[in-house]
Amino acid sequence: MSDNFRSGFVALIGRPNVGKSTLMNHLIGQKIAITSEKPQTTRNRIQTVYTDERGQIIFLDTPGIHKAKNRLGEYMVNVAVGTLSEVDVVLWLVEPSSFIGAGEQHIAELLKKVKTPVILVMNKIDTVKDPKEIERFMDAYRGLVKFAQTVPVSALRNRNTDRLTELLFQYLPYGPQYYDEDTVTDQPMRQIAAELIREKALRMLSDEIPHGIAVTIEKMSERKNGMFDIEATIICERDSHKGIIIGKGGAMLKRIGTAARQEIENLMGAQVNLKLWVKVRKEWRDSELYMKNYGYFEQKE
Ligand SMILES: Nc1nc2c(ncn2[C@@H]2O[C@H](COP(=O)(O)OP(=O)(O)OP(=O)(O)O)[C@@H](O)[C@H]2O)c(=O)[nH]1
Ligand SMILES: [Mg+2]
Repeated sequence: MSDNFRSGFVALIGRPNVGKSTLMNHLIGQKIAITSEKPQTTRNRIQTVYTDERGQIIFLDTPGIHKAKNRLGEYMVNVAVGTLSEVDVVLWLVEPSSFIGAGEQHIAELLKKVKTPVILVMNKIDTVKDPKEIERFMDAYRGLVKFAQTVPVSALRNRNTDRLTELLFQYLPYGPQYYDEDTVTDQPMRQIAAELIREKALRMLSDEIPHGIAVTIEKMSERKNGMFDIEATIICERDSHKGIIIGKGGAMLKRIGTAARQEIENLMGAQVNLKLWVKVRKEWRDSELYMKNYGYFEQKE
């Protein structure tokens, strides 16, 4: 390790659906955080690690900051806001637009209160044809907060993301290597598996159903031949939702299970036998007890 090795924590924050998780996955080169076209996909802080000869970046992906409508929402926003003061650099992700709504204004106010350097990341620039437009959009934001840097990227198309990594190393302090260089995340496999099942449900189900879903892993064990048995429960809020999740003759549950199993197998590098159940817990998103059971509770150091 050289004397000029840099290391530290970088938070990705922003409104729901701006592409925080997609960007983090691309920056570390592996899919760890789940993503979907529906807002409020990420519910917990997801920590990942990127290491090269320049140093080590520990990324913290956070839930989108929004107006909470239930306890789960409040929890999610607390997780995101709480992360701001614990990091060396904040990446504020925004959509490419000069319209700055109440949600963005609110985040700008939060950022003014922290001393941490903030890099404005305008994501999804692949959706804008004229590069001059992007400059104009970024100018609109420059009037809001004093940014350390402003960077346009496309997480999806991996455009300008190397430049972002380069900038991050400039802003991180000299420091030790916290994790060994092979570490990509400290999320337990159980948790990643539960998230991947939730991702497939989010992507395959419509309307309000996916937002009321939680996934728990009841069992995860390895057979002698290296194969894994995983049993998981999808929790939803209504009997009618349960019917839709199971689908005609179990077709929907099978689709969710197959898609999730394939991704879990890729990640684990082992064969997986996945069994899924569906359970109803009315209004669990407003119950502290249920939220705790499903993995949504403040982790005090
Ligand atoms: N066109 C385009 N779409 C993108 C880009 N980055 C992300 N997306 C899409 O935007 C949607 C939301 O992406 P996520 O990464 O889940 O967004 P997020 O900010 O983590 O969302 P929450 O977890 O809900 O706060 C997905 O459909 C992504 O494919 C991009 O650079 N270009
Ligand atoms: Mg996310």
